Amino acid sequence: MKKRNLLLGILITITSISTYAQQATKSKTDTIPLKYGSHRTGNRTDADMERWRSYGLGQFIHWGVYAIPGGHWEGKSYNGAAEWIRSWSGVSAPANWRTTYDNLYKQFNPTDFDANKWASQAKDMGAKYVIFTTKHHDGFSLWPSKYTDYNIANTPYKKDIVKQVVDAYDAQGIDVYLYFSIIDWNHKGYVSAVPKTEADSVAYEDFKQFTRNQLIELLKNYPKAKGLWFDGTWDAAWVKQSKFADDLEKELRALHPGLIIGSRFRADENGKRHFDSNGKMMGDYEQGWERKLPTNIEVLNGRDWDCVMTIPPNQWGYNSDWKSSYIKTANDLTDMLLNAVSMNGNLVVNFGPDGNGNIRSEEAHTAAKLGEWTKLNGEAIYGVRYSGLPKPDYGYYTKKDNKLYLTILNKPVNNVLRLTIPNSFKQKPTSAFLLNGKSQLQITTVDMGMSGDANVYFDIQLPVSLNTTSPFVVTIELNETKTNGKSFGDAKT
Ligand code: FHN
Repeated sequence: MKKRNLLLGILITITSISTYAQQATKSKTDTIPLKYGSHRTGNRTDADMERWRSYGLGQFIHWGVYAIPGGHWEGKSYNGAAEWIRSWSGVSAPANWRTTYDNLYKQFNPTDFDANKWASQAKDMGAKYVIFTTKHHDGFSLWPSKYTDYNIANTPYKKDIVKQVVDAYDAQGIDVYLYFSIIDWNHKGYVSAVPKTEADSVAYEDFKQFTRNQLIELLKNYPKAKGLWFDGTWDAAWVKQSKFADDLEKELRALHPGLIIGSRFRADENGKRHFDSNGKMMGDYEQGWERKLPTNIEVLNGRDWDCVMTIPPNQWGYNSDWKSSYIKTANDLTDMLLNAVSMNGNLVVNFGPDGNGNIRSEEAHTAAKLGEWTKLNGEAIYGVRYSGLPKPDYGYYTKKDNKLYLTILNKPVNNVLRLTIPNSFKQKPTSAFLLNGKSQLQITTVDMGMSGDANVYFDIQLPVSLNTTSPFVVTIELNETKTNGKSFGDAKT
């Protein structure tokens, strides 16, 4: 009997040791070994990234040869985003369209282009950074690249546009990020599918070196740029280049300390983009929020991110016909801006100047309206963070130190803002002001008398005379206080 128990004990011990060993091995094997995945854990904490985090609002500019047709040619309309017009094909396309497009650069002469005017307009709008298309998918380089003839130097305009943009925006204190498309429809070696023949592979290797050369050239020519904004990186051919892209990213970072690159540049060896096979973000911030916003802060998992947004539904380059689309208003964009900053993101609003270098009147109007708003209310959007509070129905919270900003897009009919503050939130509202007018607002604690309630309530009285059609901000000072809005003991049930 004793012998049997001993054997049983040994068996149990062996089983539990092996279960533990299995668990240990499992957690080791849970992490997939990667050479070209993410090289960092957590967010960057250096000064350049801190600055990026404080931007709040940015401007995107899509400009290139596609601005000449502006989505239309010979009375025909391209049914896609105007900057993609080169890929127009089929019966709806004008005859010999590709050839026509590939020769359009010979007409590119934007004599109205004034980088200082754009930059001062962006400054007035309240943009803290700009992302500028140095080269879109068509391959046309807006700088005099040594590596292709398809560049600005060979147009009637001749002058380096990237340099003018970088200098003008930098002079206004707006940080510049260079948009660069890996897709390049003009380069002979470029293919989207993985090359199958030896000749295609050789040509693609040439394309990769060309890409590397152009990127190094951009960073050397324009050292004031703060980062690179990559696009067109979804092709199967590029997704296969995990080692090349990883080496190149390291090379670019070494060349330009502090360089900021989003999660859209490269894939890991298993073809995973943005997030590697272990779910770690590849890049300094999440770059997948194009024309969409996260539904809540939890989905972001603490990552840095920005959202790039068009004013019409999906047109980035100049499209001469905006009549048939909904055009976002400045209030729509303010809503999106607050939505983004309230969850630690930046909002980047896109502009598509025309073929002469003019920013269209609708965009100029939107920029001016946004500017009126950011001038008065900038405190609520720059350098602020997620408040830690549930989103209020009135609008959005942002927070900086002991100041809570409530940007109101839905004003209550009774002019009373009721703040619902969880008991677990250490700080409580102690005073409130209208940010624009700086006038103090009455704030009172509210005893709802609800047993077991997890929240406390505060009412802020808005002036009845406040009659506005724009979002406005209430600044709320927070202090650590024992005030919990409850004055009676809870019943024992
Ligand atoms: O195809 C492009 C598009 O034209 C535009 O440049 C946007 C901007 O984020 N990015 C691509 C689509 O993801």
